[in-house]
Amino acid sequence: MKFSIPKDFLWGGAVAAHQLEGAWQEGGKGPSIADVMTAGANGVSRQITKGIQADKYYPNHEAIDFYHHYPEDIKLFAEMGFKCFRTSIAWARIFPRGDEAEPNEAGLHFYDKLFAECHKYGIEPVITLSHFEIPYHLVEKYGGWRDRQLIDFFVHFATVVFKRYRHQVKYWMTFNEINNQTDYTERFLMATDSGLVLDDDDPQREALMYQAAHYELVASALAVKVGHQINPNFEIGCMINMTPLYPATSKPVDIFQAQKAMQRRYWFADVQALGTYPRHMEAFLAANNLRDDITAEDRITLREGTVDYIGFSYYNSMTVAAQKDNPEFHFVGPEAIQENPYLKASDWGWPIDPLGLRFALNWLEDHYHKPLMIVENGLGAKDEVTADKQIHDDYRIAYLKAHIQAMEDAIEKDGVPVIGYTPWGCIDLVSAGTGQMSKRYGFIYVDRDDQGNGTGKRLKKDSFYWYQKVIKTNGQDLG
Ligand code: P53
Repeated sequence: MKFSIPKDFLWGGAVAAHQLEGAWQEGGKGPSIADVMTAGANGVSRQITKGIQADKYYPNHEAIDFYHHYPEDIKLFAEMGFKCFRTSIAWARIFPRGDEAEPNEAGLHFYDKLFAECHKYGIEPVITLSHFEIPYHLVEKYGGWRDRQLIDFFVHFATVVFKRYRHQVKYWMTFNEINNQTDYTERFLMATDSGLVLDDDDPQREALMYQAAHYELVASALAVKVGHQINPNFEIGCMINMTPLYPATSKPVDIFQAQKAMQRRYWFADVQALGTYPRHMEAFLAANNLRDDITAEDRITLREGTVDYIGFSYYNSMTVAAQKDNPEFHFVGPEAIQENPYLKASDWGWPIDPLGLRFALNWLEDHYHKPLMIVENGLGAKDEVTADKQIHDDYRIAYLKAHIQAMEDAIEKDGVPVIGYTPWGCIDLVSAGTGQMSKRYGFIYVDRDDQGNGTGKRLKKDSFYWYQKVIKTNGQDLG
């Protein structure tokens, strides 16, 4: 056996429709949950408004106007040597309200053109079905994923796009970062994952999260089954946010706390990859009366719809400590999180931990024995454009280089099977968490600011040329 980066390794970049397409009402598109989110700032949350309000600014409405710029942008990805491009299909372009019987042809046509443009350069599309962009009508009328009917709407959407693009798209993922909602105290995470728009003090938050998550898992499994019927060559993955949770000290109660926190955060992947709820979750849900509507038929579906690979995002690790030496654990909320004194953080306070990526890869291999794809990784940072229109983003290069090195160590020294690497926000786009443009991740700079001003012009950063060389040498020259 050879433990090295495979020749056909999927180097590329990742984005999501709502964060770059803009054109929020064009081609018959309906509003999504992202279209009712205002711009926040560093440390200031985005508001989720009731419908669209005239006096508010919604950064996703125009985003970077990829809807009109995609030929130029994909050409730049091709110039970097991308083998793949991860984006999502905006559900509300295909089903503007989410519950229609017939899809919107103009929306489907946009993705025909987009995927054709990718294939022109030999770029393989990697497609997320639901990336924080549930049609807003489904939020208003059904209360999001708390309603079992959402399973049918989603599977119908999945079936339509699987059929339409069965020869254009091979790699799929069902729900982006399905496990973010584990922290159900965060309004934003509940809304983006599940279309659950709730007051902070709603006593139902926890119960609704577990119910919504269950329906999503059933919908994900059904989509996997249907997808394989439509094209047996499809590779359909799950997508989890992988944030390893370290114990703050070597105190046994802290170690145990970290283990429980990992269980409570990653059981979604157990269901999607192994086909059953892990026993610790069965015990937890039963003890807390959270097992509302899980039928015997659902359990069969979960078993039959396991994923082909595990897609995951990795940005950072987190550190947890037991409270008052109490080993009992309820959820991964902010009060358990400690600062890690051994790590520096980004300007947005995200710890920087390249070895954590190697830890994550080993952990996922230990648990699931499936191919892994790193579908997000990157550094959100402010960039400066010099007078001669250069962007010297050496901090971004340093971050990516260290993480790619950690990935290569996992492949070569630990034998972990990794099939692809798509750094997040390969072109600057609207931040999901803050709605800012100034939290930039790209190899390509986009001239647009946090208020929506700017020419929209694209510029190549230093990291553009660096990543081009990384891909060209299949990860051998990290510069
Ligand atoms: P931004 C929270 C925690 C980890 C990843 O995030 C997250 C979030 C939501 O903000 O999101 C993922 O833009 C997500 C992308 C997002 C990216 O990470 O807040 O899949 O949509 O843009 C980076 O800096």
